[in-house]
Amino acid sequence: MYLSKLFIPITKDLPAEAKIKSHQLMLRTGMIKQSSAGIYSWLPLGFKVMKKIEQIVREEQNAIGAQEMLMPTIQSSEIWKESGRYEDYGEEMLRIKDRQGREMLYGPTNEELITDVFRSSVKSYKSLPQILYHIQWKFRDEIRPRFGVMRCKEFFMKDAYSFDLSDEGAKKSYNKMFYSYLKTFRRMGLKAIPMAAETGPIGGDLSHEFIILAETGESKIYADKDIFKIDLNKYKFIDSSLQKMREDFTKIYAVTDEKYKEEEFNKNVKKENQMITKGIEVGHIFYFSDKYSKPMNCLIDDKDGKKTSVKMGSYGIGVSRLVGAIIEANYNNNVMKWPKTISPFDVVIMPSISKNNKENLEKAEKIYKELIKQNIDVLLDDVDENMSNKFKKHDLIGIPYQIIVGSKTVGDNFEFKELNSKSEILSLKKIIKKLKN
Ligand code: P5A
Repeated sequence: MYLSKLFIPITKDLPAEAKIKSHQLMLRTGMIKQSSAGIYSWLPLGFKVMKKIEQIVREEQNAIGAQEMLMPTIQSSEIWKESGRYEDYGEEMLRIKDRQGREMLYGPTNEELITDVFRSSVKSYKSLPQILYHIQWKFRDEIRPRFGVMRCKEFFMKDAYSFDLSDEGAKKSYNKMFYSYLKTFRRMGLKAIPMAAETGPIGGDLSHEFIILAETGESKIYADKDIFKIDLNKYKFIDSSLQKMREDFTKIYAVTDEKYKEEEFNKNVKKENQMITKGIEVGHIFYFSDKYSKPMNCLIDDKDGKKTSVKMGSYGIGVSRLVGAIIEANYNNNVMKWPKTISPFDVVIMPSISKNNKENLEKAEKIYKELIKQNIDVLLDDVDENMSNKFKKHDLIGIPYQIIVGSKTVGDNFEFKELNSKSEILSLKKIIKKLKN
């Protein structure tokens, strides 16, 4: 893609309403545009990043055997009346009526809808266990939407739902998802800490939030630093190993302020290991057994032909929130650097251009063609402006690698720079090799 052709409305002014870095940066680099309070359009750059996050989430869900489907955003109030949550959910639910006066709502979550799908088709224990998920917009009429995409009204969520015959089986599904979440966030360059959490309006008695460290986070956290020492690679994808993994994580102290007790913290965590900081919740998993299946009559024949309520859990990842959260976790000294797996482009070529000298641009175009051939997602900054402005702009956009075509270019050797590090002069062959690694 040529930068001059890309719809990326960069603004110089610091948007007054944006209080945290990710919100400021996303507005300044034209990733999003506010449409009304807590509701955003995703412009090409922001959308590209979100799609990369979505794809990693999808691959890791598929890897544990979860199956993708798609449920609608608009739901009927009937099923919510059956579960008893229609009144309980309160003002956060956007309630609407269709032209026949039927009560509908814009889904804030999908426990009821998936239970309705499931009860109409699955009748026997032989079809269990199952995990279904979709990646779909949600609407919650947040009283104070803020921090850009981090707490908004309309947001993109991956929500998965597990169905098992017994509580024991359901805990195995929970462990699989726990493992999948740690892997998912690791692929995005994030260190997520699983923390025992309150279950709120979703319900149940077992729940973990996945929190990444960031000063601007909304959750205050108390944890033992040893939690970062656990090596996920040592666990296998078998039930016993996954159970051990969850025990290893959960025996290390890590809670948000909802569950924090000073005495417990001091008793369980050595002074030098105590970490009190803030974090952003990027995922949340719940086990609530038959909280929905029982009132909604989602029954299964067990081995003896006896009817029993299916045991369920639900598992959410804030896909759109992650875009902001990743910026918060990676922003440093006025420079933004995307993790390679998420970056909107793999590399940017920056030729030094002037009115009388188009030679560098021509060289840059040659490199561009070669990189495209090699399947590298490349941006060519063909805009006619001085190099110092170009560097400032790309420090903002945060593409992790730059190829600079200017005075240091000799023949087939170019200046290659990883953001935040010194540049080196490398042949195009070596540059391609580095980018492919
Ligand atoms: C789990 C999946 C649920 O809704 N039902 C289906 C369960 N959980 S949750 O914790 O309420 O939300 C899951 C994740 O969605 C993100 N999130 C938000 N992102 C942006 N703006 C919001 N207002 C918002 N609310 C929730 C979070 O990442 C959360 O972990």
